[in-house]
Amino acid sequence: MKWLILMLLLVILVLVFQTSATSFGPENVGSRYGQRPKDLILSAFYLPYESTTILADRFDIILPPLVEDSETGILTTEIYYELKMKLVRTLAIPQDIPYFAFKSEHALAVKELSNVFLEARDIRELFSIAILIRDHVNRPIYLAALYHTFFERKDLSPGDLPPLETLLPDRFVPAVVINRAKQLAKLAIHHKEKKEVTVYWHVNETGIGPRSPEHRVAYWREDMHLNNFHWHWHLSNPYSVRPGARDRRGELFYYMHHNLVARYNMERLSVNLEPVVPYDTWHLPIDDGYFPHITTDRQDKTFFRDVREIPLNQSSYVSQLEMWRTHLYHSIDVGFMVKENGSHVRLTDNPRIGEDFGINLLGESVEAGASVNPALYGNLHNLGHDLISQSHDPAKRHNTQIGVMGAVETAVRDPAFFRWHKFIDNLFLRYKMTQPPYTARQLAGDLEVVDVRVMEEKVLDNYAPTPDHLVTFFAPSAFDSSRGIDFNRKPEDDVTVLIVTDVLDHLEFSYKIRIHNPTSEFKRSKIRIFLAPKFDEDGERLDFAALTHYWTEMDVFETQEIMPGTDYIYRRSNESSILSTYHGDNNITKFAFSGCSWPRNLQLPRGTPDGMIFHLFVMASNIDDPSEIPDPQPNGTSGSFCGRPDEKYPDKWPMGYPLDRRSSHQTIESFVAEHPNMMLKDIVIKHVRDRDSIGRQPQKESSDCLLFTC
Ligand code: CUO
Repeated sequence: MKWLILMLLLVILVLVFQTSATSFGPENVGSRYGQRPKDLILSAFYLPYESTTILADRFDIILPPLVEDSETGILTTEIYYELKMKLVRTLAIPQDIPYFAFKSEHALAVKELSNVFLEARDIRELFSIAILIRDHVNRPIYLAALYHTFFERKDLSPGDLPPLETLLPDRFVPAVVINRAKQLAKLAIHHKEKKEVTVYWHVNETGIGPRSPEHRVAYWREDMHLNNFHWHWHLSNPYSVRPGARDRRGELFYYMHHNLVARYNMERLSVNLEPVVPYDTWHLPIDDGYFPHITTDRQDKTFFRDVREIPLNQSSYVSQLEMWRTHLYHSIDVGFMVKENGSHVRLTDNPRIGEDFGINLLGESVEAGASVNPALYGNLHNLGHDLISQSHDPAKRHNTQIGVMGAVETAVRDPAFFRWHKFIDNLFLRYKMTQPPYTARQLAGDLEVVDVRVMEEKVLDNYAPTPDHLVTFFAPSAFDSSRGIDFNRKPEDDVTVLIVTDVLDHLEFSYKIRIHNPTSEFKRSKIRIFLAPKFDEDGERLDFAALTHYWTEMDVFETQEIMPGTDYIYRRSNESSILSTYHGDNNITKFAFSGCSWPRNLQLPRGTPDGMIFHLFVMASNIDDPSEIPDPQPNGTSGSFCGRPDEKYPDKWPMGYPLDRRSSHQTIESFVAEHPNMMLKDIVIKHVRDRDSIGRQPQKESSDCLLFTC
């Protein structure tokens, strides 16, 4: 009998052990309610309604015991010692400050935290670690680390990343809009009558005063998707990334930001503004202070002054910046950089096997990431962001927060961003101009471009598109802020809060390219399409050299086999190499832009009501490797602007080829005329007020209010 009781006890013990093991093992986190790992990890991004303990209970996460916070008296979970030791830098950063991406302590904290996320054995374990630590670390740093993890882990995909404005709405819309949203949500929750609340806002409500001419391009600088893209880019290509993880990362830094500035200048031309003036005389104030009305502070007197930190050895000095610039200019002019051991490394964009692209070495040293010599070339780009963002309180007397230039998700809003980046871009162009023009052989291609036609898709009944004429307009764009702002909802309160604003947009279009294949074989080709304005701010034709500042990539792609004789290539605008291939199957955000992608709505420059004329450049070049099957964006991100994690950049030429160097030609027309594999076409971009105005006569803009929305 005794034995029987003992056996029975043993069986019960084994059963209890098995039950607890299946319920609480990390492999079962979240499985009680059937959450798939992919859905589970998305909940780690959002502001919860519930406390960490309730969430942990729901998802079967074992938390360490609660301890009382010595200052606040609030009961909170203690992070276990081993994890704490791995997060020393991260935990040292205060929780209530913005993430300052250009400051090395913050970049290293993101790296440290993402390393912990990357070590997790699977997504369920990653989720339980994220829930455990999210109340203890700076929220933007926590989000930045999670974003970076999606780019790095093979079991996650950047296409599933939620757009940042849904997570941190206060970084994208003014505080007054957030307050309005809170009031409306409160009413809806109280009266239980509405399921959806909508709050409209306008670019006039943020940024720079409407009397400043810079206000005319606020719609572009403050576009949510553009700022989101800039955040994604820096998170997918951080300067602290492990060595070798991003092919030609320094060159990508040059190329993406070059396109950003070039496109900004096209927008400026379309509203009668001159191209942006580089900020390179550092003792002069920048004219336009920027008051964002979002939750970073104002910076009204903006010019470079030393930033004094305590301790002083972490201060930033303008003289450092001047010295690094001199060293970089000198290296560009003599054609080599000096490594830490004193040896020289050649600066060339015609590298031999084993050599790096000169523009890549420069990009890494300017930003600065994997610099060939950090002591000599310093940290020019990052420190510039730092000095501008702290210029309103450089001696830290008023304990104010940094300006928007200090954070990657907000920097593009500030006109000073483009002044700084035009200076950086000019430094790169100084290098590009040292490179010999491409030879006839380097520019040749087997196939000939006979004709190009650009056509809008016929999506409107009452509108017949005209060949080579495209139209832009403003259209509402909404995002769900319900999970990024604490609306004081309980889980049973089913209210969604949408924030809506107008963004520049266009109709989808396609290219039809007529090709002549003079050979007797089927051939594949690489098509390169670039866009630039035809005239400058004074209405003068831009010559070959001036256009170098403007060319922007529209698409680069490999074709299928082209038959001998005449053949046609069709390509839709939404297949472009600068866009992500993801179209948003994300249930939570219902968003059609994810990963790292140029914003779809800004694929075309605005143009003017009467029609602005642009050059469309098309080249059929030979493909890099005929044995490779074309696979433009295997991981879904923009191959051209964002590269491919752990893979080769999808092109062997310098980025911007063949329009990134000087030429013996004075004009683009004579350059193209010499090469049958190239073609130049005028296209006209017309801007109308909204989608309903397409096909109607444009309204006249008054001279001092060139933007319809002002
Ligand atoms: Cu993206 Cu300066 O690099 O902002």
